[in-house]
Amino acid sequence: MDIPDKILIVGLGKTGIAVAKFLSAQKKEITITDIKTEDALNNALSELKDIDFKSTFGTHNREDFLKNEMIVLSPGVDSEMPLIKEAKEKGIRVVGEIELASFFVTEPIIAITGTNGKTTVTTLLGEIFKAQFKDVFVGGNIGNPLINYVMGGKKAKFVILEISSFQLETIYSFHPHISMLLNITEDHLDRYRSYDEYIGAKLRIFENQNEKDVAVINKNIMIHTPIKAKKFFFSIKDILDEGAFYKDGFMFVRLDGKEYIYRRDLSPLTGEHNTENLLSCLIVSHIVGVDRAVIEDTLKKFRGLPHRVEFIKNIDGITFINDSKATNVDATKRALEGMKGNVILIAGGKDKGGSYKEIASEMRKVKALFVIGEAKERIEKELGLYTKVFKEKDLKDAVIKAYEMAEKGDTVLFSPMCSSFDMFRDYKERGNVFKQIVESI
Ligand code: UMA
Repeated sequence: MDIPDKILIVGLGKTGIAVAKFLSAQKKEITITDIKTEDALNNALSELKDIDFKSTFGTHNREDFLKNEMIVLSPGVDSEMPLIKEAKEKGIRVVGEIELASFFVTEPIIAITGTNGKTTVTTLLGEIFKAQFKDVFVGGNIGNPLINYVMGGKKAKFVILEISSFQLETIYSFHPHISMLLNITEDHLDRYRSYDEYIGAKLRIFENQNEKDVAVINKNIMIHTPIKAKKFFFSIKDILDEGAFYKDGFMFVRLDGKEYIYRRDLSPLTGEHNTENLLSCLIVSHIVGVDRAVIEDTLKKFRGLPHRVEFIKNIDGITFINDSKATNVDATKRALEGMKGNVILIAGGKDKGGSYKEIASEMRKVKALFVIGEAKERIEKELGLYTKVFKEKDLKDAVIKAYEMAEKGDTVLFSPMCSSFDMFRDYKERGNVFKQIVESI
């Protein structure tokens, strides 16, 4: 695919940096814009010291958007922003990094989306595929932009990508060989005008697939959009003639008249949501022909990821769990579902507009709720009926007070239900700060 010479890059985070390096190597004339000031972008700019580009920092300039021949958006940039609409009306091509990179990828792509579980599935599937096929690229929303793979120049046997709804907003020809949709619940309502619009973005993962491709879908999701790819389902509720399902402690895969059975407790990952994650990995692995022994071995070894219901420490019989990756209400609900005994919940952060009442059914376990960040008022308003809510200045105060209140046998669960950007760089920094506070008790 030909790309024009004059290109605007919007956003100078991980994506913008990688795109700028790639386009510079392609000898393109680059302009970079970011609403952050040059000072705030110091670290990012130090990575680009060897390349030439024009820039507008601290604001977005209309001329940049209208004078270039193509615009590459970072996922965090709203593709509905007026300047982008105006550029599109003028006929300027607007793409995301995933779309741009995919022009250059001919290897089979496995793309994973869903509200929760994406990173776990992408990582676990990556481990299984690496054990079988060796050369596998794992990237996308997980933190390694696809364009880095293209730039690396090495051909992998498979490209496994975590794909967010933001990234799907700006695809046109992106064509996964296998698309996976793990689940959909309310999220990012600060970006989308409605839940339907968010669902619409997620479903675009199937948009360019044809009859030769595969779509792997959670059976519990109702999808009304036509999908051309061959569909395989996974389910923790239904028994399936073909696909992957769970029954009485075992996971079954039925495919092409064959049946493969795995013990659920092979994997140290607990909880129903993880059973779904595992089933999705099993069906894809068998479709591609991974050996059963390789799957079994990887399942046994994979202990999950940091910041996802991660055990930190037990102090005086009180268990501290870091679930900083719970950036939406459903993720916290899933964490609470897996908890036994009394929980003291610490939540809050940047409000994304979803209803906190979604966790009401689990609130009987929550003996107190400590809230922080921008969302604290709204969480108190929606959940104050169910438990005592304490508004705290910051995470440190919340952890110390939760510890003071906790009794032997209780769990202090940090599961924010919100994104981190009001107080932290990202969920990882937030989770690490939580760990440090717990360690200092
Ligand atoms: N910016 C503008 N104008 C705007 C909006 C943002 O200039 O209108 C600038 C910001 O000032 C900032 C830059 O854009 O400097 C940030 O861009 P970005 O938010 O796209 O961040 P990246 O560092 O490029 O990271 C993105 C993904 N971030 C988001 O989708 C918010 C990362 O996913 C991803 O790992 C990375 O690309 C590589 O693909 C993170 C995430 O939070 C983990 N994803 C969301 C999620 O999982 O829920 C979708």
